[in-house]
Amino acid sequence: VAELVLALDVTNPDRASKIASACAPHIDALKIGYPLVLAGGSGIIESFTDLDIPLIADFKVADIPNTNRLITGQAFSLGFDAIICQGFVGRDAVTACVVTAHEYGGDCYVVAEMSHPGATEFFGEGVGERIAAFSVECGADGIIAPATRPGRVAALRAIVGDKKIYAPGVGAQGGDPASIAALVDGIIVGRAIYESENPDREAVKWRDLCQ
Ligand code: 3DU
Repeated sequence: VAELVLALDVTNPDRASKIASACAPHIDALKIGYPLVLAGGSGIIESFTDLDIPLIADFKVADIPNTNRLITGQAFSLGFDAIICQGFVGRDAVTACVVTAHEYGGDCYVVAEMSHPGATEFFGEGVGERIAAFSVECGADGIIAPATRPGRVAALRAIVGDKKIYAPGVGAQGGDPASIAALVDGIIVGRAIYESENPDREAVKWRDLCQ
């Protein structure tokens, strides 16, 4: 059974709050990134902490080690439980996020490969495999891999073993949950849920697709 993670890329804070509350009973974690934090201010994170589900900071942190450490520390101070960083910045920069996340008792997930069409411009020729391998070595809790390319997720699974894999790219980006659910620990769903008329009913539907 894969977890269901809701990507709350909603730029109206009131709407975001209503959707999160309605969906909370049906999801395993809430992923919040730049769209909502820039719209509502960083203080908005505190308002989601009483939902009692893990809050994942999708800041795709991609800087030098010291800046990565500072960003990660600030994210956990805001109330996040996990953070997503980019892997292409290299082992030292990823390690800074992992170590800082663990200091706060949180998790760090590393983007090994992305789901959009343009991702193939750079994420080829073993790059994803190399990122996945050093993510395991530096103690990351898991990776982010593209639900739009199940074959790539399977290849990365062979490298990360029982570390977690979360996969975005189903629904709006065209990925099929049936071909990915068994390969991953969780699927990440944004627009297919939050743009629907009934986000909570849609969340139930997606949760069932994760079974
Ligand atoms: O396409 P959706 O609306 O279901 O949203 C997918 C979310 O996952 C969104 O927040 C996006 O920023 C994130 N994501 C990817 O879609 C692809 C990646 O490779 C990494 C993160």
